[in-house]
Amino acid sequence: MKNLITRVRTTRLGFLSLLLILIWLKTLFAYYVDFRLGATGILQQVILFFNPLGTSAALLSLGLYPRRPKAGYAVGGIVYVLLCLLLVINVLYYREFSDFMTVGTVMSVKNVSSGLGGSFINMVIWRDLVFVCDFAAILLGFLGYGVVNIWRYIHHQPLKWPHFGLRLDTRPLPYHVPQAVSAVAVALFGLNMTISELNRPQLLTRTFDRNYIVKYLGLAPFTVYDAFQTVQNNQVRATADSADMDDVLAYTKAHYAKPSTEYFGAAKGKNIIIIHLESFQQFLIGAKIDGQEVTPFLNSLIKEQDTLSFDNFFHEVGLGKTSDAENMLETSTFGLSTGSLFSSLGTDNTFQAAPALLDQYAGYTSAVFHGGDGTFWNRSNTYKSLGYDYFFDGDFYNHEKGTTTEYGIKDKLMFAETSKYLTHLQQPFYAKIITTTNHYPFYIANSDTDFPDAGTSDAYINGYFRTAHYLDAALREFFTYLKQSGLYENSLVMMYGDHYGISNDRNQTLSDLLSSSTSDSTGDTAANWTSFDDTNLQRVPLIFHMPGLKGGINHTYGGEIDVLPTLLHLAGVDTKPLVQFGTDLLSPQHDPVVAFRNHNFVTPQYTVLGSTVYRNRTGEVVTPTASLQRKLDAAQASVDARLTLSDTLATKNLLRFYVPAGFTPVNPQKVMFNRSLANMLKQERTLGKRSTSLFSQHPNSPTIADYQTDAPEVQTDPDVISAWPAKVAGQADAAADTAEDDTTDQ
Ligand code: GP9
Ligand code: MN
Repeated sequence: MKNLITRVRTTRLGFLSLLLILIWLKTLFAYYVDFRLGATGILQQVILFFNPLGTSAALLSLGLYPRRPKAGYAVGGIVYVLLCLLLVINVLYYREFSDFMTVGTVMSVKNVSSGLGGSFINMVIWRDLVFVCDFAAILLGFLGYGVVNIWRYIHHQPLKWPHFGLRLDTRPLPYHVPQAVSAVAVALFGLNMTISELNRPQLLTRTFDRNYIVKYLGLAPFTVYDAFQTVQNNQVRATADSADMDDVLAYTKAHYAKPSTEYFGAAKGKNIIIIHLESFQQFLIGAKIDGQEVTPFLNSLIKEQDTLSFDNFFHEVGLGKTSDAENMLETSTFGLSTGSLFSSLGTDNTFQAAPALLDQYAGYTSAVFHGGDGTFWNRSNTYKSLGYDYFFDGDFYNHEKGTTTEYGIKDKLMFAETSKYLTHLQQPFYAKIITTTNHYPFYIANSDTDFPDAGTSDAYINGYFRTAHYLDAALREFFTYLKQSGLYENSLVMMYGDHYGISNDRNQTLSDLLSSSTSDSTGDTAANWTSFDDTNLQRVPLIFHMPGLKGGINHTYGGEIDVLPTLLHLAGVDTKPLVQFGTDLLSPQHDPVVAFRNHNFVTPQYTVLGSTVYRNRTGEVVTPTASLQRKLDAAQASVDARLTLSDTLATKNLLRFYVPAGFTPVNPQKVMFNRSLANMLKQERTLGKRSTSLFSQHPNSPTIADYQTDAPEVQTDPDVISAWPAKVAGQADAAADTAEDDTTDQ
């Protein structure tokens, strides 16, 4: 031991190792005490524990290279200080934003002044001393020596410099040592990368969440990766010129489909409630397991006369999955060919999205609800850019033991708690509710549903029908509440499936079940399964329900890109001046060519996958005649054009050059989502008699206490849904203090 301490004190390698251990310990402290990285399972814990090691060692090993010893110590010291600085800045930033700081944030002056400036220093608390205790000790040492030296100076004694027991190692290092240390460090990082990729495939290509990258790879690699992305984004943006926008406008203007006279404005002034059905495929509708309907509620809803549903509606997502679906829904522009647009461009791109459009053209308030981490898919930043007024993320939901599944609060509880917020929103509102229970790995406890196991050889497929059934039941409860509360009469509810839940490699296992238990397509079985069958299964539900809406099952071909123009036209907002790549599904001019992100496409008659053409009716491969080939070539050209132009629009951030008539660009800095409840209640109070929230207009209407749910958690403890979650209760209390009857609504 003594020997070891001596080596640390007296050798360069020893000194750098000491720095490595210090930064490792400090980082682990931040990981476990400050950040909420959500490491689950032993493997993730191990990755988290070791991930600071590889990169820190690689960087500190730079101190071994200089030939001059002093320079070596200095390089090591500087690297150490920078790593500590990065850590401390992120700890403080995280405390305020629950997210890691990006290079983009640092570079954006507005962000710096609103987020990092004044309030930054206020974020410091006592335990942060841990991060600077070594520096503080050195400082104290210097002060001590200073005092001693003053005394020595007065007494004419020679002055002494502090050395803290360290001795400069003046011996040159053997030539192979720096290389060997760096190689081991890089190998360690490589191992870390490989295990992470196995545990979470496509970690970097998809960029789900900054928390994930830090959890798996560490803070320094995250920052380097982020800087690299920022530079790349900026380079592409710098090449933009107005001619690019002209090309986009030429396409979208020519492609515009005017609204149908029958439906235009049918939902004018109504609340719009969007329900994002996680991983929900169309084949679930009408499917039965052991004779039991998987989605009895939706099956009956679809039959109602004021329900308009589409059965040839496809998801069009890429790697950004949920976030791609949301992006198309909100903007009618495509996700990116790789990665997630929300993650890579959501923070600082210019958007003309549903919340802002409905606000500015039709006076809507907007809110989005998601019972999981607000940072997932970079939502907490992107929603600001989209113009949302409020974002109620997982912090606004009660997290009792057992109330969540992997991605968020269980749907039944989620809808119940969401209702509590809906009653205080100014009407008309645009509210998007994102469900999460029906998500891979599709697990739901027997106490939550008694739906039978489908009995296939694949546990995920079996689970899928159960979680979907649970979601359907949650929808029924929510609709009951809407009717009870009175919101129903005044609202258009739109539901859509965001993307597949069962991936193509599982479809053959699913196929036998489908041919016997669903109304799905061609009835193909595993034996003659083709890519055409996979494509058929990319249908997802799209359902509109509103008292008085002209309903029916509509067979029009369309995709997620078409939702926004359809919705805006229903709300009475013409989309002519807007840049949108989809067309109104209800318009006689609707373009029924459905473009997938990989440039494959489906028309009402044919499915074109690469160079193979299938006839939709029979599923057979056809050799096109010359005239059919010409038509398909034209469709392919149109698909290629819209995807490429949409990519250019996004990557070059072209919407900053185009402002539609009557529209004011969104200022993302104006909202603070972590104060959503306080701000919403404050607005309700400030408006007083002019407030249009359900609570203001009908203070005695049913409350959350009347919400009917068979969720087992609520049976044991009604507070699980009725109490404001601990984290935000203060926001409600502050409002209640100043408003007379605010307390009666809980
Ligand atoms: C998590 C949820 C899942 O927030 O939206 O996203 P997905 O994995 O479906 O893209
Ligand atoms: Mn999803």
